[in-house]
Amino acid sequence: MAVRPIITIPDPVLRIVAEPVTVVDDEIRTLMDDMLETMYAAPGVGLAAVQVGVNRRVVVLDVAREEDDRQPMMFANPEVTWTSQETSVHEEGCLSIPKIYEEVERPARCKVSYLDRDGVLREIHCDGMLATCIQHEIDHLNGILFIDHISRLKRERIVRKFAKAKRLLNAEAAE
Ligand code: K2U
Ligand code: ZN
Repeated sequence: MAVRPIITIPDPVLRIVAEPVTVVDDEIRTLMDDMLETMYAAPGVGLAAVQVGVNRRVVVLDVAREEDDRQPMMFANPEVTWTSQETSVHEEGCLSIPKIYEEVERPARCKVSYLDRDGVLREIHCDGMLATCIQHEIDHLNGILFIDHISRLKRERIVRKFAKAKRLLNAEAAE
């Protein structure tokens, strides 16, 4: 297993629509294992393949509380098949947008179909943090970031901040 670098904004890779997994083979299982190791090391509660630069519809997450045993979950080609009318608001962060936290409103419950680590088609019912996290991760597979769900003013301020930081970093590297 390996910890892989996590891509941060404004990298355009975070805006691609990821390619479906054709078969859950050993390469995909190694990717899932590396993504879990990367997520735990961050630390985070979820990670999408595009965040480590892999253009595949793969997501891992673990929403177990810190004091409880780990409960890793791995998804290939996850799709939301149903969402509740009821919504909930959670404070979200993102490993690709470090140190930014904003409240985001999403459907409170959802159903997700996916291929598991053995390529078996499954469907789960999600609520609470699992519903928030899986929707956040599936957004990543569609090039959508959690800041796309907040006000334009706040989003543009965040994007400008990261773009400026990248310009300064590039200028220092050029010296
Ligand atoms: O996609 C990511 O960058 C992983 C996020 C997942 C997340 C989804 C929904 C709500 C919060 C986070 C990271 O785990 S960010 C770290 C984090 C963990 C718990 C709560 C807030 C932020
Ligand atoms: Zn994220």
